[in-house]
Amino acid sequence: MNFENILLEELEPGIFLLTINRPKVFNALNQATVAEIKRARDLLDANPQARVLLLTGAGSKAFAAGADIKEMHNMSGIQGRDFSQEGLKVFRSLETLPIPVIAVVNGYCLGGGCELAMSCDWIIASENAFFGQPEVNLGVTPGFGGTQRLPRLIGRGRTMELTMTGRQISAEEAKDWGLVNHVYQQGELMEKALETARDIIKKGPVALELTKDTILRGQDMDLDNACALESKAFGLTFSTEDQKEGMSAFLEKRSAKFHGK
Ligand code: DAK
Repeated sequence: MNFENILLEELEPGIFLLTINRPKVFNALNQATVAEIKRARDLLDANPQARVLLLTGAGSKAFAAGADIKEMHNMSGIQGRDFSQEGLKVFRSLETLPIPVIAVVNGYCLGGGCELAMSCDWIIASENAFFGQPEVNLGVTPGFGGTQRLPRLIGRGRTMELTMTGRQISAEEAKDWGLVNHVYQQGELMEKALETARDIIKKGPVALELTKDTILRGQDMDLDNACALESKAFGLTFSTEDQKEGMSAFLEKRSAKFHGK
């Protein structure tokens, strides 16, 4: 796996870690990094052994302090639009990766960095993390989904406040607002992420994939159609060996061994 701006490693069987690796610029997202995230995502999608992805930033300062301002500052309107479109496509493809993806936020998580974290299934953070959409300070709008994913997570008023003031909020405040699920001390963040990943890989892969897909597709549907989708997914799981194994294991008072089929 040959990357210049990210690292992709298998920490334990089935558990992968993608690290944005530009610590000198607080892991700012340039076009090359966004392209490598897409390449890594596609590699994992094609790897049936991949069960969970953790996404973090190198160093102790930042998850990602946004899109790369140095690279962006001379862009034309067309280049800006293309960069935004590419980022939106890549982040959406990450969001729809059919395995759980957890953002492990270890510092500044701003602008495009916050938008990247929001494209993951959920966010855990260290105490020193800060979240924000400070694009207005630079005279631009959020460009990688911030105006759309943020209100779905924290509501309209809080999104308006963050995007219009550019204010940064602490990890604790982000947790209070529903953006972050858990806050840990910095030294224990990755171990906590790993504990969660180890727990997830014991679950049925097909059930995980269908649960994620149903939540993502259903959240923008009306309730009747969304529930119909859920019922189809539920029915589909009864055609799998995993369902027989999961329910037999419960009845036989033993741990289930799932094979993802
Ligand atoms: N881009 C490039 N370099 C960055 C950076 C960024 N976003 N953030 C930090 N750096 C670099 C700094 O320039 C500095 O590099 P050197 O000067 O040492 O070479 C190094 O990282 C350390 O930063 P500081 O010296 O500033 O460190 P401090 O601890 O003092 O401050 C900070 C940390 C994170 C508070 C500060 O660096 C900061 O405010 N950074 C910018 C945060 C920000 O504004 N983020 C949002 C970026 S805009 C779109 C597509 C996408 C987007 C918008 C539109 N379209 C194409 C339409 C998304 C936009 C954004 O994400």
